[in-house]
Amino acid sequence: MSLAERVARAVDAAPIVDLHTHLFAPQFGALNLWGIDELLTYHYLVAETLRAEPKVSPEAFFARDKAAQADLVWDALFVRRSPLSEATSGVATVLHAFGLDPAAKDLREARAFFAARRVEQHVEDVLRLAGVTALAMTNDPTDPAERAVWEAGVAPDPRFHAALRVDRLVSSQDLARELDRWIARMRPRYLAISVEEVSAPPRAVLDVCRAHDLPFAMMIGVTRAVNPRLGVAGDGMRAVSLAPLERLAAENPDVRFLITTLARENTHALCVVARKFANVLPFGCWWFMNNPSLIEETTSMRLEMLGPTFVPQHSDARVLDQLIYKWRHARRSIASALSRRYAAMSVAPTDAQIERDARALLGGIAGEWLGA
Ligand code: RAT
Ligand code: ZN
Repeated sequence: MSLAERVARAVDAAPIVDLHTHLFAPQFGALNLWGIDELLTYHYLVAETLRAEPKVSPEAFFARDKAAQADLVWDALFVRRSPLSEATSGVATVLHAFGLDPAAKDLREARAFFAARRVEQHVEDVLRLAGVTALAMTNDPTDPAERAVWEAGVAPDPRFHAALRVDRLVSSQDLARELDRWIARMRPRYLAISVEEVSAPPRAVLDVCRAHDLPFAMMIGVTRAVNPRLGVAGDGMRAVSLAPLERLAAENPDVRFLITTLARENTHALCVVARKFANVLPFGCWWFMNNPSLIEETTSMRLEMLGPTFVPQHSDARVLDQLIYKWRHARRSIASALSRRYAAMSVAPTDAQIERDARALLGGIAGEWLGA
């Protein structure tokens, strides 16, 4: 077997711990999204459809019901064009995994397939096909639908870990009390925020992270609503200074920071910060970085600068079935970066070393930070 094959085999076999998703455990009912209409109305594909079909206004698109939106996306991106983008090729990967035809003229067969699925079995099948053993949700108590589920006393599937998202919560009057209350209810594995530029979070956030020994995740570089007509598909990105992150990590050595950046230009700077501060863990190739070429490039850089002490990818899945493609595709890019790295070394790795590295990168390190 060639080195590349040995590495691909180890990476394929390594269990995944997915550090950031927008998925919900099946106990959250309708918040757990799955099936063809949800896959096709993913906001990445909405942006691509409105670009491919400039005659369809965003307002006209959003006025349609979900099935009619999905029909339009299918026609624009899969029937009249080839699904070459990462987000479209991902849908094709999912359909193929379920034995469905990614070149079908319409969605009849796919809809019939998903309609016949039982949700519990579907969750099991997707996690197995993706090789995911644990994942983090994104839990925002300011969202009324989600809040109602927590207040009803939900006990989520133990593979779905809570992550307390504080983007909106940070503006509450009595932040410290709100944080304590939601930590007690959700038992989150970390707190998280997405920001345009890095700035120190409110003191109460760092205090609870310290008190409960919870990491604080910062997702850096998103500019919300650069095109507000596109709704959630309308956000953009900026490359930003990571100097404030250095200060934050230096001033809070007892807080662990999970960091991902949206701009390709910030990837290298983040590696340098992580070399200086062991309490900073670079994770994932986020959103506009979640493309095979950028994952391979980013993973290569991180391997060279950090060795196996980072988390190469998270899925950011919003629809359960996306786990299949996000992880199948990411595994290929990670395996390719890893085998190029081994090939560049003067001593060939043993199978045991390859397996140890693959397990650490795909799930081991994320599992330690998540306590999963
Ligand atoms: O990647 C996405 O789906 C974005 O819409 C965001 O949700 C982003 O991942 C975030 O968590 O802010
Ligand atoms: Zn996200």
